[in-house]
Amino acid sequence: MTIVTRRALVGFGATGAGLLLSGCDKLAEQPTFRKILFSGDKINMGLQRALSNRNALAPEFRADQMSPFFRTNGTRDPGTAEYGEHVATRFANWRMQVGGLVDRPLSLSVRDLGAMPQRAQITRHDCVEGWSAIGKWQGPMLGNVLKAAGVRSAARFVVFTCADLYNGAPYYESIDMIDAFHSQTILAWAMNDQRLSVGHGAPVRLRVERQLGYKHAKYVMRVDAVASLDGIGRGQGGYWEDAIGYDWYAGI
Ligand SMILES: Nc1nc2c(c(=O)[nH]1)N[C@H]1C(S)=C(S)[C@@H](COP(=O)(O)O)O[C@H]1N2
Ligand SMILES: [Mo]
Repeated sequence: MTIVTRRALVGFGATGAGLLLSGCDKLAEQPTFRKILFSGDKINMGLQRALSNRNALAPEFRADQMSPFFRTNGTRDPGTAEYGEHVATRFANWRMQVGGLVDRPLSLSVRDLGAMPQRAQITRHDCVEGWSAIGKWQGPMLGNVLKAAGVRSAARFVVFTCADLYNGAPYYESIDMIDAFHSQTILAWAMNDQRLSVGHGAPVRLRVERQLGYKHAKYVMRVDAVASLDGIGRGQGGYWEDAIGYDWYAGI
């Protein structure tokens, strides 16, 4: 039995449960929910999990609801010579590695990703900085890629290594197996029916629709199944988690 802190109880008692029941689609914008998300209190992760169905789907939208403008954020171009070469050749020689705790490591081209069964979804991206945008994303389900690689049962997390440095440190992210096998978690190579642009993470980026924007790793070079996040980056599971203590679980 876990001990629930008074602060957490007060937050949920006041409005939290109501928000969840109302199915409010702007949870991350609600001050109370934000406090729960970013209090840095480990108990809150347990609370979120207890109160939300991790397999529930994020809302999907109609084509006419798509944002006419979808801003870019964080790295807008990795800017290395190597990445520039890939841009020049339209990523023809780019390969995404799938490794770690798998029986069959994979090396996948954009064409390979496009040849797998595809999922397309129109969803809303919510950035922790307070902006949102609705866009269409397409690619194979991460779960199918992991199955193709023969992911082992010892794997507890999936780590995404990106091609960019942000403020001089490698951008990376990680999610657990529940999110990795969530049906809306895809490795997107197309956005709004076009190949992903450099600004939005070409040639492939993660879409993990039940979580905030910073979890959606762009420029994914490697996907690794791991048993622990220890020793990766500074150990907190992602760039922003390491840098300024954003919560590793950024569920919305
Ligand atoms: N590799 C990488 N991925 C990243 C970032 C980044 O700086 N580098 N920024 C994150 C943040 S904070 C957000 S809100 C989204 C922005 O995605 P967009 O540029 O397609 O809008 O990407 C996320 N993924
Ligand atoms: Mo963000």
